[in-house]
Amino acid sequence: MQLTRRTFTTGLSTLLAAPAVLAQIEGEHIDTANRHPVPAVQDTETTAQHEARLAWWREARFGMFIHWGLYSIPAGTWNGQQIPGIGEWIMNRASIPVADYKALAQQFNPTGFSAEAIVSLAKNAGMKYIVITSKHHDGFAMFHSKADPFNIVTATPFKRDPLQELAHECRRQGIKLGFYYSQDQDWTAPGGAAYKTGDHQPPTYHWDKAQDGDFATYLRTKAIPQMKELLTQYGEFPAVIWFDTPTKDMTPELAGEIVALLNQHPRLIWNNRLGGGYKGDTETPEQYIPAQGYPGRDWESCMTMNDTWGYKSYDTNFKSTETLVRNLIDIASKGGNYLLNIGPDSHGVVPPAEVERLQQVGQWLAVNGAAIHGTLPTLFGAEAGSFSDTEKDKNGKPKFIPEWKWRSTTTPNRIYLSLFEWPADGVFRLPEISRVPRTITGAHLLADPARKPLKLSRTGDTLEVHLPPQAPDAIASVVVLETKA
Ligand code: FHN
Repeated sequence: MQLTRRTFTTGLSTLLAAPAVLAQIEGEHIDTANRHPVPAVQDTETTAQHEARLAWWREARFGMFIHWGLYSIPAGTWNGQQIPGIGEWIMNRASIPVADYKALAQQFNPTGFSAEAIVSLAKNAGMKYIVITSKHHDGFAMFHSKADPFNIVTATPFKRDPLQELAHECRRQGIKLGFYYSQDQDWTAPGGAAYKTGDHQPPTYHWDKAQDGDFATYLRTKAIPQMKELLTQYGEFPAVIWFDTPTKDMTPELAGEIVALLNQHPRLIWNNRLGGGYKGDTETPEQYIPAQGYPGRDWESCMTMNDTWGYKSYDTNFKSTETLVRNLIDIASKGGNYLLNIGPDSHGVVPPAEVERLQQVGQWLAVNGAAIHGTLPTLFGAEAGSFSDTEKDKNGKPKFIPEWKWRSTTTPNRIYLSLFEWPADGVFRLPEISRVPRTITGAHLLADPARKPLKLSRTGDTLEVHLPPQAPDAIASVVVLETKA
């Protein structure tokens, strides 16, 4: 089944939804206006203010995305049929009537949910922030909302507010909390937008009369009041608001009404998916790592561990720990953040395959975190790969062919080299060393607490790092080059 967009704010490329090809928004294609009806913080702050606002986020490099909601009950199956596509889209993909979907709330009692366990999982994985779906496209609020009764406290036997519990734990354990909010699509509120799937018809692509209504009314009576709640009920949080899937309904004027609200929270960071021509703070490549990052822009690759964001009982196509660690290193080397998703089940329990991988990533970071957190991008660049002379990507541009031998990150007095391959002759060769505007004063392995010096030599413009026979880590071993300006 093909998934196409409803109407768009921008010239975004076609959205694909083969089971393993997930809905994707390519941040770099989002058009932004220079003049907005309501100026946003990005339009008015000084560069110094901007740097200060983004500082913690840039240092973080690694965060946890959580997609959790009522869709974890059907978990990919409706009326005995496995529904293709990402789990949190089941209502749309299976054309579930509003009343039937809303009825799921009566059986949502995720007593296995533990904010303490999830925040500990994130912390031990080396993640510095969490972004959770406070309301996804299904319109169900995972928090206590007085603005709309279709929420986890009012409409379920659970009666607890997981966002409140997460806020408490994040505060206690010292990590940041952000809220994803589907401001535009809402499939259970009259007037909420819906992207097209299957045979849903224009202009609304609704599949149930209960969805029909006026978008501005939806926005003013549900979305904006709920965002006000999110921005005021959780103390210093949210640190991030993560918008999603803007449509043409979100005019600059309507988006401006949201921006007026965001402006009351000057430390907030928000992404580029509000719509209405607002560029936000961060680019949001989804399910891919951009070839060269986004020079001059902050960015965050969001990715699933398997092929779904929301829990699907039969999706076991998990990426290996090796892939997850290498993705993190690749992203950091290009100056971005990695927002890696978990999808708790209907009991609130994180699937064991996800826990296991996060624990393993955490073990790597416990030794090698200095090469990731608080680092700057590579001083080199060619190591990431190159653009093909012959092959084209889906936009007809030269295709980027990544190389997976090594990556680099930096701090003012160090260069980190993360080696994916351990050289057979025991010598790692770093080319074009004269292009690095620093003096290299020494080298050691990050995994070596004794910091035993590694021998360095030079042949022509190549620096040679002489390594011990055994790689300290099977996934990626980090060489530290100590430098001075
Ligand atoms: O439609 C959503 C999808 O369900 C998921 O939330 C992702 C995460 O970035 N965003 C949208 C697709 O771009």
